[in-house]
Amino acid sequence: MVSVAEKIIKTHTISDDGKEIELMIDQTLTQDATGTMAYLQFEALRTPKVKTELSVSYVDHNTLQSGPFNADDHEYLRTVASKYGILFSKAGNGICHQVHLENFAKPGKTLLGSDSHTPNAGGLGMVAIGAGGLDVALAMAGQPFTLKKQKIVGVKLTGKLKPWVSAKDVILEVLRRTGVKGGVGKIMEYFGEGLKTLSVPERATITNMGAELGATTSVFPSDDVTLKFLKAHGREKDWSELTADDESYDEVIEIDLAALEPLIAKPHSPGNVVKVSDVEGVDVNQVCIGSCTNSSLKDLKTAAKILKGKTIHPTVSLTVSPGSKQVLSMLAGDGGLSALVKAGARILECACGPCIGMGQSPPSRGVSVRTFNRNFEGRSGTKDAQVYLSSVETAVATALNGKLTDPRKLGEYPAVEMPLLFDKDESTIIKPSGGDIIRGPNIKPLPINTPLSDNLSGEVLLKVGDDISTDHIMPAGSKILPLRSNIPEISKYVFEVVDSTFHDRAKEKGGGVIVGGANYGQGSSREHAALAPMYLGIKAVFAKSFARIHMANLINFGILPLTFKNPKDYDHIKQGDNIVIEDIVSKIENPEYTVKIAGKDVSVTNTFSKKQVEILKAGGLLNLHVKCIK
Ligand code: MIC
Ligand code: SF4
Repeated sequence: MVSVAEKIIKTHTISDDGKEIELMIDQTLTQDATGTMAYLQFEALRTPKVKTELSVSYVDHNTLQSGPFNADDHEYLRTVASKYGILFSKAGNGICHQVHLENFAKPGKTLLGSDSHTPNAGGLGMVAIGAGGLDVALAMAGQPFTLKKQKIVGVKLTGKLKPWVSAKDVILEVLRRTGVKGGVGKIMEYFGEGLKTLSVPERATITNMGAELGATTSVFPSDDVTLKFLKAHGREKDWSELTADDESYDEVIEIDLAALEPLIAKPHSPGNVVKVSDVEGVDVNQVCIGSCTNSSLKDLKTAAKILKGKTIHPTVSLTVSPGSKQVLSMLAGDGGLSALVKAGARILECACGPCIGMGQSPPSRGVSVRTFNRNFEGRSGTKDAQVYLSSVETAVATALNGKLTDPRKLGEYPAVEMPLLFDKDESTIIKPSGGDIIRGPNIKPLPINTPLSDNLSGEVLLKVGDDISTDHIMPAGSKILPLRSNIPEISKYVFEVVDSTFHDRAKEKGGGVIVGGANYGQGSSREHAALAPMYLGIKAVFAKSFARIHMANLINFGILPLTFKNPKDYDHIKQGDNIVIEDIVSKIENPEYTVKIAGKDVSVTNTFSKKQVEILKAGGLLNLHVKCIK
């Protein structure tokens, strides 16, 4: 079997030991909330210019400039990009994944991005992977990205979506069937005759939210639909055909598009999926349309078409965040924008906005229906808000009725015509031209870990349950995000939504360890969820299992991720227990060993590669590389 993913991986593999491959990276992307750290790390590597074919730095998360912090970061990002040969996408251009799809994604290429929704570009036939900023910094310096051998899951699409059912419902269906851990260690590859009915932005909605399955990436072939999209964006020359040779995948999931109906993820997990018709009638305070999952021109034209000549429900607040400047200006050009405004929508900036809690928090105990991809507790900025995730169609029907509504009740589905040619305007994507780096007072130096010491001991500072997300570990939102370049300050908020005493206790005890359940660290790629705990002296995290990117980030910053051999041991551990790990430096080379927790022996397993062992011993990846370079 040679799948699309395998074809791309094969042409980019520089070493393969049967377990892990080293992959050359053609393109990188960063966004502002992870970018400042990534570029500070890149600077530490002392490479004069990026070595990739293309690297782009986007500003889309921290665009609320309340005080100088975010603006300071933007200046640093602009000038560091100019110095090192990186394109700089200014605030206002739009969400990194949408802008990248429109302008730079290329079939057959590899992309590494310091954002977990980087697989968005898989909708255009790329192997696009989310990673921590340090991995992206190393890729910019020309280093390969190490990837465990993946299973390739084929998702066979047959039939055609019915009116009012959309691409979002396809990925919600995959989530309904497999859950938020269903994609761990896997690449999801879409195939089958149903593909031709889905445009590139629709495909990108599906690959984008593959991140919520825990999948390493998701990919569509590059076919006539891809060519049509690239032509419409004046990029026909970037097209090449890329299809699977046959259909023998490691696993196959079959989805009949015609059998799908509108779906919705209930609070507080993207995997909590039910039919919209099962939850109809719930009163709703807020509806938000946008995010990298659903902010394409097609999405917003659909919303505008449905809302044209109508007014949203009096008790609902509707926000619309266009995915890019191109989307917003074209929507303005065809009258869609005025239909939205007249219907009562609040038009926000082309940015992540409410998706990352940058404003628009719902009221206390409020219900918010969002076309986004994550609804973890507290992410919206209101701890007790109930956030649902749906398609644009369901969101609009709900905004009109003030209650969760199955969009099929709206009658005839409006036909949405897509332009054959999109407006092209790259004037606000700034080309590098050298110059000095500007570092505002918010840019604090990178904290560096110490090498692994042979005897580790400490207290269990916190015990948490399953599916703890990086939004729990290192919350975002308008108050905390501006501190992304200042680890001492941001570390004050570690685990704030779980236990507000965590920071002070960690400081008082001089660090310790954390105990987690299954899928620890799911969600975003933010390395601050490892860096800030490292700064607070966290030496190890014990868990039943870890999410891929977070585990890599823990290792990159020298925190030991230890997996219980017997998940039942988790039950016996209490907060405050004492942990002793003797001779750890030699032990981490073993696949299994025991540690003492509250005086009892507990077995843990390691799946660390040789390289990861080296990184952990050095106290982190940067220590290793900076040492090599010196
Ligand atoms: C997210 O959706 O959680 C984010 C914000 O885009 C993160 C990155 C970050 O925390 O900066 C992600 O998905 O990786
Ligand atoms: Fe931005 Fe939300 Fe997409 Fe993350 S998921 S990149 S915060 S729009």
